[in-house]
Amino acid sequence: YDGSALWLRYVPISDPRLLRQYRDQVTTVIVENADRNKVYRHTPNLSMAPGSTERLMESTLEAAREELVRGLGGLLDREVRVSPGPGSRIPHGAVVVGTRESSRVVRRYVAPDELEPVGDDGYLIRSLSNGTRRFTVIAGNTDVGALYGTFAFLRRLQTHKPLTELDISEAPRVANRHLNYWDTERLYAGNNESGTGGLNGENGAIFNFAATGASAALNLPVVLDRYLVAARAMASVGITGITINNVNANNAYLTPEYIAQEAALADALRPYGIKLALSIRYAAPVDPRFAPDTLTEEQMAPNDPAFQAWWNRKARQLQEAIPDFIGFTVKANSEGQPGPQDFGYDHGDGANGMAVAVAPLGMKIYWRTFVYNPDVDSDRLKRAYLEFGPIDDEAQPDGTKGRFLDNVFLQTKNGPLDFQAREPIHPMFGRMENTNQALELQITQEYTGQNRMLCFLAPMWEEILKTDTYATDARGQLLDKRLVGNVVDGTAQNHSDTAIVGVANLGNADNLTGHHFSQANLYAFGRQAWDWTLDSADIADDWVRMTWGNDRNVVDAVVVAMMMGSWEALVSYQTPLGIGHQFTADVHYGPGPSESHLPREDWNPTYYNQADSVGLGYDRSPTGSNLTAQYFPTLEARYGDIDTVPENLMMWFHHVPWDRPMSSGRIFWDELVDRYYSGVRYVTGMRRTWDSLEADIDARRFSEVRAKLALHEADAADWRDTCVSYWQEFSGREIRAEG
Ligand code: BDP
Repeated sequence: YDGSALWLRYVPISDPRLLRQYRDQVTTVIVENADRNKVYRHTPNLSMAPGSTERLMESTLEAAREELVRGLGGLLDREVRVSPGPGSRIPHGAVVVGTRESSRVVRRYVAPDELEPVGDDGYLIRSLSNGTRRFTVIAGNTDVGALYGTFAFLRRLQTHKPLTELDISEAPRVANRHLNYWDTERLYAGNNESGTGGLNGENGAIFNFAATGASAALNLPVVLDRYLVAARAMASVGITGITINNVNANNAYLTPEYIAQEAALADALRPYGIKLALSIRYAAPVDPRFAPDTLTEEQMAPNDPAFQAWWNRKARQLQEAIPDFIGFTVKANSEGQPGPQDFGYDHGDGANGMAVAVAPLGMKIYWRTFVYNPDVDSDRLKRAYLEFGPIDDEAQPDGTKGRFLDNVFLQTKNGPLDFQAREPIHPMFGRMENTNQALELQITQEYTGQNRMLCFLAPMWEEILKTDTYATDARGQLLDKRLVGNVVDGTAQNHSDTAIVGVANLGNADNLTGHHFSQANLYAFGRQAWDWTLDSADIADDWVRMTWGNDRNVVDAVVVAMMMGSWEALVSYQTPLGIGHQFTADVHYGPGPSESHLPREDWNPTYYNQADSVGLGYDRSPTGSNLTAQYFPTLEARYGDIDTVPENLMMWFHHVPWDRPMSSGRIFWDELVDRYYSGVRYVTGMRRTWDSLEADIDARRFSEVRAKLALHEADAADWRDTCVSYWQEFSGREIRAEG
């Protein structure tokens, strides 16, 4: 088995007793009126890859039915009966899926006021009976809700959970659960490992629209079956949208040829409840490729009617091809991308100019806050809030506060730097009370081992989402709900529209993510986007059962001895105790603590480590850059004082003296060295644990993971040795740690 089905494997239930029970409890699939709400539009560009086992769906309920047929057929190891309706009596073992509109059974057994609270995307799963006949009803207010319930039901079988006495009611905490897809540029995720580009191959993107040679415009059908696998996987965890191209956007995505392909892709994904968005380049209107429909530089003022009309026309063109098109993701005035500041305007003007243009079409603007203009402050980490905060605070003519329009989301990375393995939370969370804010997380492991290192990211996201912002209200009183998760899900400050975005890791490797264990990060992101209060160990447990098997031995070993500690181990051997960004230039994989040759100061590892004979780390306390003042008072005080800052963030906020005593009783230097060594030891432990599972895992995946772990261990040791010996040049102290 090559991993290409992700966690939707549906292998036969191995426990004979459980199999017998399930076969009794599930006999018949009933999805009434499955073809009523057809959402597929028959675009000409679609065709299947030869030999594909996937099939295009025309409606969401059809997708739900086919998933049950496929899933139950596999899990129960026999064909399940499919019946278009309940007939005169609902058969024993029926699984009925639908809405009150589509299904007579749902109408009869689920009252409107029971369904109402689960909203558009939620679902109910109920065990019901009539006489001796027992059956299950999966109901949503929408077809998509019913589809999500279907996947949740299948997950119960996949993870060997009971199917009786179910009374489940689920609704997502966050409304827009999106992926951003960057691998059209970077290729550090699931790509075949040949050629150049990050660590990986050049043609590795799963959504590869580039018109190359004879296959120009034909790229889409060639890999379509894999799009459908990805779509099913995304739907199984409740992803609602995807921005398909890199944030350093290429205007080609706005040309008619590309739009035709985008429409085809949107059609294929739509039955699964997944909508499309595009990253755009702010200055696209001046690109001569759009001639004669281009603007002059003078017309590029975001409040110029010509500017707004241009974006409105472009958005209309997209909506004609893709009726449910979400809108645009914008990286502006960041890392060389054009933006409103090039034309004399600020981020608020720019975002609003585009938002006004697309609002009549019901579209949204996801405006990224990943900006770090060096003119703003010498500390890169302070720059975003200094630019965006005042716009959020600004008094408006109508007496309200905050200039950003309602259909703008500010999309903010979890931390103030750039997806490092551990960062404090971004100070903007809780600070932008008058603006819609989307949290951006990185699923693709750019800075966390790419597709070579096993690093399960759910514990990191859990740490972020459950961090207390200590946000206060206008009177300085602590808010009741103030974790980052509360800010994101709108409960902290009463935001009605909410979003969470994951930069995803799909590619053209057979297993779609390169490392078999990187699949877990995509899975976990979806689950946490749906419900950030979940425990990451439970998510790992589910994923392992679905992906590797339900054998207790495998589940315990993989979850506990491998996945759950893998992130903290990576932090330890790469960037322990709060040091950030020690990577070699550009590739963002290996160690480069001594590098200082990059054209921008704030791209260099030396800028971040500030190594000298006194100690290590960047002073962002009140004696230094005072980034700490951007946090709410409790965190400001905690982070600002070296005696109270958590040790795992110490060098983020302080220049730590080599001899400082640490909580372990060791001095800082010895503690630092110990972290590097213990991190690598954990990787060795993962390799050994995996070796012990050889008999329990299928041969191909076993050996592929084994090979990755060998590389992982060697590369982790390289991080340790490179960093420790470089730091030693400054500390002048002995390395006291076991190898
Ligand atoms: C950095 C990536 C770069 C992205 C940038 C961003 O290295 O490729 O374009 O983030 O978020 O981490 O815009």
